[in-house]
Amino acid sequence: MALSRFSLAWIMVANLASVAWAGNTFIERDGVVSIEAEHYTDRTGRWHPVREHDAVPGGPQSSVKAMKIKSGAFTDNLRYAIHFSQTGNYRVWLRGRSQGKVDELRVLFRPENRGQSDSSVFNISLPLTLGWANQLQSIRVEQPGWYRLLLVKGKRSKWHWDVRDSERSVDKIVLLREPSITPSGDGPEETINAGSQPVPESTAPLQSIETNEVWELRDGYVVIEPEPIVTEGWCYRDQPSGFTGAGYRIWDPCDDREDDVSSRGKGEPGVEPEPPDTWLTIRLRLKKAGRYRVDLRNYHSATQPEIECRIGRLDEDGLPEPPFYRSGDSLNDGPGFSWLDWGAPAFDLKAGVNTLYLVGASPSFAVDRIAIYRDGDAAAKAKALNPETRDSLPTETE
Ligand SMILES: [Ca+2]
Ligand SMILES: [Ca+2]
Repeated sequence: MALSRFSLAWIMVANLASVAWAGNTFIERDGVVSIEAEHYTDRTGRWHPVREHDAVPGGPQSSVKAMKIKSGAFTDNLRYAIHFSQTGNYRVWLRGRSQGKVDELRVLFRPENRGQSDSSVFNISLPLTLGWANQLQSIRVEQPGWYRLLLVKGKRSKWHWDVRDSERSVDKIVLLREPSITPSGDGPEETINAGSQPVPESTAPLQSIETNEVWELRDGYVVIEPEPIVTEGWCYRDQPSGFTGAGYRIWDPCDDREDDVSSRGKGEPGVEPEPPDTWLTIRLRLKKAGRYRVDLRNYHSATQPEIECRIGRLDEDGLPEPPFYRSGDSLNDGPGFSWLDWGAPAFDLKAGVNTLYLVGASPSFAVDRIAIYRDGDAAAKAKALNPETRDSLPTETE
């Protein structure tokens, strides 16, 4: 049966819920559980992956990967499923960073087969520079088996003058059977469950925002309509006319995420973007590695003061690679639909599947069409930028 492009778009949206994220689970080995925070079993809410500075914020970037939360609800959590073979008390060590001494992370721990009310709960304050929290907190494992550990944002002291949320990031979680030593450096090697312990269904990882649709580059280019791409951060519009495809997407950051990320230069190398569920994510399959340019067809009104977005690539862990590039428009071409005129950023893409993402930078930034073409290939560029060229439909990976 031939599907129309609109019904295909609808199917892409409807099928998303069946795409599961293969979350990690962990084991206790010789009295040690060691977890990279970014390898969570599941997350809800606004925890998102970042690259964390080793030293002070603003210092040189490191390769440390961590999970961060800033604004967000108390129910936003990171969940880790852990199998213990040995009973006993385990000292809880968190490696991370917070913005102020009063910022806490709350830890909830319970057997997998028991209810929430059986959780042990305590708070840990993170240091101001990336390092191990030095508070003494322990959890008790009464029976061997599966347990769950949740990390949620603790509350700030109500005595503090600044009532805004501040940020907390966690690089690593280590549980050491008592008596234990203080971890040093990066801590022990991670103890991921590589299949030695069967995972109960209740720990099952949940759904990802990532789709399994992938666009193939053919003859040096691909043309993508972003309308069917699933994202929470970009709304669908079909007014005014002049778009290609079925409409266009508009980024609108007017929610409670009003923090100072943008004023600190969001999108500069080393500064994290918005949470991943607000990104427009595009997966591209290439037969041969090469340098490709990414051009965006944008909609803008005459009164829009700024027209700007960021484009980046994700690494194999789903983390944004630095730097991620700016793309914008000078409004020289007047209002309406046009290709952004600050130039098209170039990416060295590998053979196989690459993931790019778009995040808005100026309010109401709109994208109608995405054209990707081989750098220096005039024929591919002309074809990709011609609004008459038909867009490509994605295929599915594995
Ligand atoms: Ca980490
Ligand atoms: Ca469009």
